[in-house]
Amino acid sequence: HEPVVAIAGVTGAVGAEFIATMDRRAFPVRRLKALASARSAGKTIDFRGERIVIEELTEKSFEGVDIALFSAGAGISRKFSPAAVKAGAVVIDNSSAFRMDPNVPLVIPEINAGRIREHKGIIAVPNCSAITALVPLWPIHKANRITRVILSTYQAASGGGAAVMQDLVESTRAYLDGRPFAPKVIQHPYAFNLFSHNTAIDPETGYNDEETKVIKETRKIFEDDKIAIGVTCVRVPVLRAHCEAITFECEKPITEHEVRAILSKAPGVRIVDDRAKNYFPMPIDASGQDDVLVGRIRQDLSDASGHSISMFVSADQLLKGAALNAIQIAELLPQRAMA
Ligand code: 11C
Repeated sequence: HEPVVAIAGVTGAVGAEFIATMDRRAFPVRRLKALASARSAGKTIDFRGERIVIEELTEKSFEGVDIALFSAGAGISRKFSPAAVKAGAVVIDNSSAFRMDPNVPLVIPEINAGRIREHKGIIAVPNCSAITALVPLWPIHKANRITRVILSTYQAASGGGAAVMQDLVESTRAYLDGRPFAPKVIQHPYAFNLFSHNTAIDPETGYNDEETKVIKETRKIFEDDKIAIGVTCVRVPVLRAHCEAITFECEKPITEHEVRAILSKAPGVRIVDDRAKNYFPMPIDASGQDDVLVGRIRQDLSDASGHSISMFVSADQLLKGAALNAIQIAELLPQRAMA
C-alpha cells in the first residue's frame, strides 16, 4: 500500500526539494497533497506528470494522509502537526519545533535510524548545520569517542529559505550594476559580504540560536550529554550548500590516516581531499548531490598529544540538510517497510 503524502510548505525551497528527492529515489506515492499558505492556494505544481492544485494548509488538510512532510517554519509545525497526528499521519518535521522534545526522535538515518520506531506521531529532522557535522563525526565517535568539538560554519543563503536566496541573487546583481539594493529579509548588505548567523543572540551567553541548536541537537543525537562543543555560525554569500571547519578531540590518540580509513567506509560521506591539486570540499560540488564532502583531514597541530584532528566539510543544505534526510526517514517508516 503506497502512502498518501502531504507536503506542508510546498512552495518553499525545501518543499521543491521534497518533490525532486521523492522522484529521484522513486519514493512510492499514492496521492500527493500540496499544502501552503492561503497566498499560494489555487496555484499548481507538477508532480509525476500530473498538475496538482495547491491547497491552503488547515487543520482539516490531513484526512487520509499517511505521511506529512513539514517545512514551513517552527510556528506552522507547532500549529498544524497535532491535527496531522490526530488524523493518523506520521509527521516528519524539518523545523526546530519538536527537536528537543523527549518524546520526539531526532533522526539522521546514518546515525540513529533505530529511533524512528519510537515515534509517537512526530519525527524531527535535525538542524542542517548539525546534520552536516554529525554525519562524518559519528563513525569517528563510534571508533574513538569524541570528547570535544570546535566548529565554525559557512552557511548558504538556502538555510534562510527561498526569499534569502533571492536576496543574495538580487543584491549581487544590483552591486555589479552599481545600483543600491536593500535585502528584503537579511538586515545586512549581502552581496560580497558575510555576517554572523541571523538568529537571535542570547544576551547572557552571546550564542545565537543556530549555535545553541547545534550544541543541544548533537548531544541528543549522539546520546552523549558530556560531549563539549563550541560553535560559531556565519552566513556567507553562497546559494545552497553549507561548509564547516571542524576540529575534534578524541579520548584516545588518533591519526589523520585512521580518520581517512574510517570515513572512506562511512555512509553518506565522500572524501574530497586532494592536497596536490589543492582540491577540497566546495559548495559548488556539494550542491545537488547527497553526500557530505569531507577534506582537509589533518592532525590539529595545536594539540601535541595527538588526540585532535581538523577537517573541512560541505553538504547541500536543502538535500542532506533537509529534504533528503526527511525522505530517508520516510523510507524507513514501519508502514513502508511492511508495504
Ligand atoms: C540556516 N540552519 O542555515 C538554518 C536553517 O533549525 O531548522 C534551518 C533552521 C532550523 O539558517
